[in-house]
Amino acid sequence: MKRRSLLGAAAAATLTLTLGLGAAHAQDKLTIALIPGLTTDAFYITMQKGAQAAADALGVELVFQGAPDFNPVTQVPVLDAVIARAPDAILIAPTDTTQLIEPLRKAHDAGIPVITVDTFIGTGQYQTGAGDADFPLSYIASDNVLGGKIAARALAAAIGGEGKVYVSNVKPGISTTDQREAGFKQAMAEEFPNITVLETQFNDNDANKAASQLQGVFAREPDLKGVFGANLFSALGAANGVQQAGKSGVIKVVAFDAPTSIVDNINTGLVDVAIAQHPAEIGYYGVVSAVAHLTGNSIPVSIGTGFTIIDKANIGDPDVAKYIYSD
Ligand code: T6T
Repeated sequence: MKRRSLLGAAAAATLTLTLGLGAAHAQDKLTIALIPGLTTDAFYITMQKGAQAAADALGVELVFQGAPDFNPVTQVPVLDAVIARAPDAILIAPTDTTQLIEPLRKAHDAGIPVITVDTFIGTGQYQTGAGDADFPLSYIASDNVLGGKIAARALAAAIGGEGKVYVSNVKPGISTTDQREAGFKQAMAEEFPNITVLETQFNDNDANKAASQLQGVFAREPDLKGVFGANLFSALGAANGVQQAGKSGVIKVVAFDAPTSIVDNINTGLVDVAIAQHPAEIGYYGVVSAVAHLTGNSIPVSIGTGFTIIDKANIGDPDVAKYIYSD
């Protein structure tokens, strides 16, 4: 591991000024590991691209290593393997707010700086000196409570402000999707008194399960008006369920995330609104923050990235369509 002393960092900064960052790191290239929630998700693939763009620009090596599903049981061994390789910094989307605390503390105790991207551990309040999970240096992500509120307002508009809806979600304990559900329910309670939010359906990030749950809820509640899919697989599955029930355009769907399939789904009217996150920005700022820290600079304890709200009216605009995720 190329751990840098303060003197080393200062020398690197001077060299950077004299020679440019690429040349300065030619003999001592920093390695940054990015551990996604899972490897086969367009959201994290897009994040990787943003991270790689920053790594190329700054002359550092990016290692992308993750598990095939969104689960602490499979993510922790990947994290242990990454720690054993002793990278200069770890960027990680922890798959559980509590179960990743102790595994990540091992990295921290080994002197490897930790930045969380997309999801957080503990409360997400870092560097406070309080609690047992404040050791990460920074949290870089969307504002997921706000995203849930945006979803509520979009779904309320789509169903005309009244009727029954529910949230299709992954599982409790994931910071992002928990916050989206909380924001959604808060906005519904405060702003839309004529909308009833039914019990949340948890699908374990399995789109097939989300589709059959939609059909189950519809069988119990034939006047179901809408569903909020709180992440890519929840939304994809809920939309498929609506289609399989023959209710496309009748049961309204608001989707979090924007995989390439969202284009068709919006154009056919199966999905009303998609809330695209900006995962490439999350990856880019993750790498920039890690390098800034490793070269002796202070970094923000949190960085918020934005959303692009996509619907039928704007999906043809290239400035909007560029936020569709990469496969
Ligand atoms: O919605 C994203 C991500 O923000 C969330 O933490 C987990 O699910 C996704 O990766 C989409 O599948």
